[in-house]
Amino acid sequence: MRSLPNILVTGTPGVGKTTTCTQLVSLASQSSPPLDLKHVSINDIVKERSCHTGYDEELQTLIVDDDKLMDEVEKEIADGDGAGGFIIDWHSTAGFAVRWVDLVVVLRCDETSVLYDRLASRGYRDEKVQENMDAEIFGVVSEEAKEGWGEVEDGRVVELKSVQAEDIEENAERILLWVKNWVKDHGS
Ligand code: DAT
Repeated sequence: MRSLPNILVTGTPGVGKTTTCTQLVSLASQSSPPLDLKHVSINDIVKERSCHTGYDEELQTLIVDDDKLMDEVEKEIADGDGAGGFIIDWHSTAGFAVRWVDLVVVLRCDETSVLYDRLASRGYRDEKVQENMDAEIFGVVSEEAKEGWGEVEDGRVVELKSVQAEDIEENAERILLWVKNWVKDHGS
């Protein structure tokens, strides 16, 4: 039984997942009582534990070995006797078991010029920038999340706007409030 919820923070590359997760973990550590949330960067797991089968030059990305990755994710979140508190940072919900995650937060950036600048400044090729922009416009990650979690229980998938700098702080505060309510409801 988890004493803290696991949260999957997802969205198109560049929407602000890593920045939001970092802010959330920091806010949680300063709250009273402090909450020990742990940021799990799936990007780091892919690289450090070789959960890939090579590099796609065209898409400028590692080709992820989904089975191996999900085995590693399962091991990671079972850590600490499954006490929870993992804030999982990944651009997809595919492969995640619904039972691993208590809340899915989909960050959205509907101002295309803002997202364009963030992606271009990473040195992505035009095709890669365009592919990610299209994914964001069509809400691909959001649809995928709702297919997985939306039917399970109301409120398991939330979309938060991540366009301006203030949104980062506001979103981190909202997620932290949700964590605190979860802890209250789950009686620990
Ligand atoms: P992701 O982890 O989703 O790929 P990130 O957290 O690395 O995204 O953010 C990419 C860049 O965009 C980074 O320089 C921070 C900036 N950024 C992200 N969300 C933002 C927001 N809401 N306001 C201002 N800048 C933001």
